[in-house]
Amino acid sequence: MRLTRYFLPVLKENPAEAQIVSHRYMLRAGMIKQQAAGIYSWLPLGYKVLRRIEQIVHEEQERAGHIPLLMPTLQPADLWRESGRYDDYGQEMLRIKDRQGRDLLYGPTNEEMITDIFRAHVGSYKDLPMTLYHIQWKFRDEMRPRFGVMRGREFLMKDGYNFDLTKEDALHAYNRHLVSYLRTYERMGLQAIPMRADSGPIGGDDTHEFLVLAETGESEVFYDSAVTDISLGAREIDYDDKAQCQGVMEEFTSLYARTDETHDEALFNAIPEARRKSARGIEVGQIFYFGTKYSDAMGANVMTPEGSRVPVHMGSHGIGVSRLLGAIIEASHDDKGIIWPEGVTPFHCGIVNLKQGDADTNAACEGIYKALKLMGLDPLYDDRDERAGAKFATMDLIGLPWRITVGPRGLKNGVVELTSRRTGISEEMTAEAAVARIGQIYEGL
Ligand code: P5A
Repeated sequence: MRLTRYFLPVLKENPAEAQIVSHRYMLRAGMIKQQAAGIYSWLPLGYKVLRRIEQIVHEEQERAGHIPLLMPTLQPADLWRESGRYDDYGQEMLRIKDRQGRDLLYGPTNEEMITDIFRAHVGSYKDLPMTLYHIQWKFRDEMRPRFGVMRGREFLMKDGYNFDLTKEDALHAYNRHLVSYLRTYERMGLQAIPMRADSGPIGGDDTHEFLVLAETGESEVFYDSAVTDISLGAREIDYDDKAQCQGVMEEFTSLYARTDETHDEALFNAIPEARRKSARGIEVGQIFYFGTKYSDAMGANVMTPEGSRVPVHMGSHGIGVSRLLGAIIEASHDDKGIIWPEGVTPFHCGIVNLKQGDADTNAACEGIYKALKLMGLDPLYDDRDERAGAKFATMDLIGLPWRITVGPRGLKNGVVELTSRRTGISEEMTAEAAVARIGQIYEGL
């Protein structure tokens, strides 16, 4: 993309309404525009990152054997009357009437609707296990929408639902989700720690939230610092291997890590003092096992091998897709702007032409731009007629992890400059070498 043809409405001033850094940078970098409290338009740069995050979520869900589908945002109230949650959900639920006077609602989550789909089409243990998921907009009429996309009213969630014959199988689905979520967050450059939590209006006893530690996080958390030393890394996971998934789950959840809702002072005090930590965290996901709560209420049964009919065991699993943009920025920025991890960056590399209009720098930039495109990469070429300082400021603000700077002086010596946004370190090399290096960095990502 050439910047002169793009729509990147960056703001020079800090927006007064933004209290935390991610909100401030998302507004300043022209990623989002507020349309009403907690409701945002996704401008091109923000939309690009949102899609990159969705793509990672899809890839990791499908790797775990989960099946994508798409349910609507509007739901009939009658489904929620069957589960009893229509009245329980309270004012967070946006209730709507259509022209026939029928009650609808803008879905805050989809347990009822997926159970309805399942009961209409599945009747035998032979079809199990099954996990269906979608990435869809949700609406929760939060009392205090704030911090931009962090606590929105309309927000994008990945929500998945497992259907299993037995509790044991459903607990495997729980573990499988836990492992696949760890991999998902790590691909986005995040450490998200599973913490024992409270199940709230979703229900059930088994639940973990995934928290990214950040001072601006809304949750208060207590943990053994040893938990921050473990990562999934590149290990091979066989998602059908129950023992392996359970092993990873135990590895990540046996050290003390809880949100304030389930915090236990006595257990916490048993941790060696130097490892006892309390901090703030951003909840980027949550997984639940709730047994037959919805299948009982809504008649989602399957035939067992022995010929009797039993309600299926279920769980649900959510990732805050739009919230993740905020969480990633909170975890990765400096005083100049965002620093995108390579896995989610909106453009792979920026190209800055220090002397726009000069035949040599123009030709060199065009060459680099085309070479990167040929490798299947997505560069952003700042081809504006602007001062170098302004171009650097924009690149730093929007946070592309790599920048190639092309100026007349360097070209005379046959070099351009490759700069890492994260370290600030620049290296001189030929244009070909810079392109090759960018290619290597993104290989396999
Ligand atoms: C699990 C999937 C559920 O709703 N039902 C389907 C279960 N869980 S949850 O924890 O309530 O939400 C899942 C994730 O969605 C994000 N989230 C939000 N993001 C932005 N703004 C909000 N107002 C908001 N509310 C929830 C969180 O990341 C949460 O973990």
